[in-house]
Amino acid sequence: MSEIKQGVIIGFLGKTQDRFSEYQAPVTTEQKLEFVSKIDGFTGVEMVFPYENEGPAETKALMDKYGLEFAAINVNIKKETEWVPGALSRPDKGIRDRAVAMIKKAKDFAKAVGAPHVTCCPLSDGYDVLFQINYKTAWNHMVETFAEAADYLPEIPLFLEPKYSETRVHCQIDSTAKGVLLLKDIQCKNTGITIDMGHSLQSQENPAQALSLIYENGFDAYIHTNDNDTKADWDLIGASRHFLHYIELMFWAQEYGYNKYFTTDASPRIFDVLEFFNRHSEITTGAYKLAQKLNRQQILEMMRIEDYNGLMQMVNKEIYRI
Ligand SMILES: [Mn+2]
Repeated sequence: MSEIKQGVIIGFLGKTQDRFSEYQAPVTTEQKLEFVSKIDGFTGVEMVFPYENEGPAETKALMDKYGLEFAAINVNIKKETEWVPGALSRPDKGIRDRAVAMIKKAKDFAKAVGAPHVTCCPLSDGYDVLFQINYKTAWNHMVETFAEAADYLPEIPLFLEPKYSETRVHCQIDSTAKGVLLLKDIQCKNTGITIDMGHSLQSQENPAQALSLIYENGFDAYIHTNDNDTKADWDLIGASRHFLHYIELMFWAQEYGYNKYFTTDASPRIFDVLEFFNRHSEITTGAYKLAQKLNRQQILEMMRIEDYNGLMQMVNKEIYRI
């Protein structure tokens, strides 16, 4: 049985802010990487491009110094002023082209540092009010721009991360299914969906079922771990509100032979940073191991013969242990 690999989006290891407050102190990228190496069981790094890195050579040297591996490069196409109202779906071709160019640069960077793939969450594409955007051109621009970025440097696959809300009130790619629909439309095999546990919950999905949908449609998947109250993307510590969902996601990830990093997309905010990630690591590793111990064959057989009572009993006894 394979062991879980865990990592973290290192932006959460420094100063973060929301509309009301700032949290923690600013730190350098080197300090963030040193910090990752101190978290129990973490070896993976998801780095935001282009804001958290020097050149590829310096970045690689720092990764080696702290014994870390890349889980992914996360390309940010929402921070620049012109992309705050959207990037890939906008009517202005210049704005779209510069966003595509940024994704291509992120792929070049990923290749140079040995990262396995690039992930992109087009958070600013969408709308805040009705009668704001042209749905027809917005969708077609999303398809065209993402296709162009996906086709570039095919050895570095491009992953799309759906999210229902924020920074736009209603994001373009607002569910796993819509992400899959976009990937089907662009017909490029070197693509995948980044399934963020909290985003999936906010879209009123069941993350395990959403993961299965990605694989059954022939695409690759990459997992971000966290939790929330389903109303907003709070980036809480994993399984703090959806324990059974967490176990079920692990069960199906194992069923599909998932062997990428489980990357933590959680924000410590008021909690002690190191202990926050240690607790996240603990519950995520624990959930993974618990899912490995379940009697997989028996569970699948109970599903086949529709033994719902047997399955509920399994959940009570083997998962909740009551
Ligand atoms: Mn995420």
